[in-house]
Amino acid sequence: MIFCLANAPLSTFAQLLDAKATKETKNLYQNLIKLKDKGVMFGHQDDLAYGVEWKYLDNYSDIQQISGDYPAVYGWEIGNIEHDEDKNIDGVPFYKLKEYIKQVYDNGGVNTISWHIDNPVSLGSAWDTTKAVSSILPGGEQHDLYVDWLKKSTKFFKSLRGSDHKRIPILFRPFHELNGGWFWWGAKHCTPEEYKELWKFTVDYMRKMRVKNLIYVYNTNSFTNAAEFMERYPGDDYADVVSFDSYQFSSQRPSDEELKISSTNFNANLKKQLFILDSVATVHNKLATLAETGYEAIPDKTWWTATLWDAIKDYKISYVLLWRNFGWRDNEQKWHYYTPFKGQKSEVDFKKFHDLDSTLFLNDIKDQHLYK
Ligand code: BMA
Repeated sequence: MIFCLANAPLSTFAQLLDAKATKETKNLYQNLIKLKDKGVMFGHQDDLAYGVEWKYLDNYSDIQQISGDYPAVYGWEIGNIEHDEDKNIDGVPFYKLKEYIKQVYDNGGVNTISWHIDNPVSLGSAWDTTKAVSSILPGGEQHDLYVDWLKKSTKFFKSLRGSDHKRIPILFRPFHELNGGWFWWGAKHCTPEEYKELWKFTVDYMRKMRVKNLIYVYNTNSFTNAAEFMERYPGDDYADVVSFDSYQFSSQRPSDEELKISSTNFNANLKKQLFILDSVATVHNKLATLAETGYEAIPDKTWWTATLWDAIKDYKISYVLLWRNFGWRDNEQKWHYYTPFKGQKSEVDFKKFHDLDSTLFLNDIKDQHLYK
């Protein structure tokens, strides 16, 4: 039998969860689904805000400097919004975040937001693993505080407007890396039921508050099988995108042997996970992404084409986002950056990665009018 798309039942096409979402948000979701047949968008955390050797320079970007083009996707962090602080947990002023998010939207790029929200019980950081999830669920002691924090984030999301005065659609990735043990919402610190309840409460609250510009991204860290990936999945009615984060690790000055083993293993593991993600996304009719990845300080000069691209090229993921180019970390005595900049040893290979037909940067997507 010939399968005809035009006659397929409507449910064949993924629909954005939030029926009341703005037209631009619904359009973005549908356009992202179409775009994944063209290629994988390249994303970078904090791209326009700073790099290894600079901060807050207009229209500056490490990616633009080395490739002549800007990323298609931009990651931003809103940790500290819960305290009405002026700056996020990485020191970027919120007024600047808003400007960057607007610039990205105006230029036809895509914005995604993570939230390293403080621990609502200990008031320590996101990495303070004092038990907290059960306490912020409805009926819990810190529930009201959590609602207050959520309310502050809704104000922020609603305030994001483009030059066309429309609300800017955001891929929102709360309570990320959920199967890890390092955040207070991680698998070691709450049950699957508690996690799901927290997720559902949060999404329902956003809808109740009429935040209409969010696309919800479910996110794990590296995982070994589909059961682990899905253990805390809140259900098809509560996530638009399925994703995971996965990083390559080695010493920052690996021997040739260490580097080879590290890159070979990472590549193989990534393929295994992408295969599972792809199957899950197909079965559940969701968009799939590699929401965070990277190899700190990129000691492998052909990492972009031989390791990363080789792993993702066969999978229809929407985007791959590299983490931030912070610079030198005094406290840990090491470099913290994930994309090359002028002179970095993987710069030439990155350019090759950029030039591939199936990697999409801003110039490749801006004429796609993702919000129309
Ligand atoms: C981590 C590191 C931290 C940062 C956090 C949130 O991976 O980059 O320095 O505070 O992300 O952006």
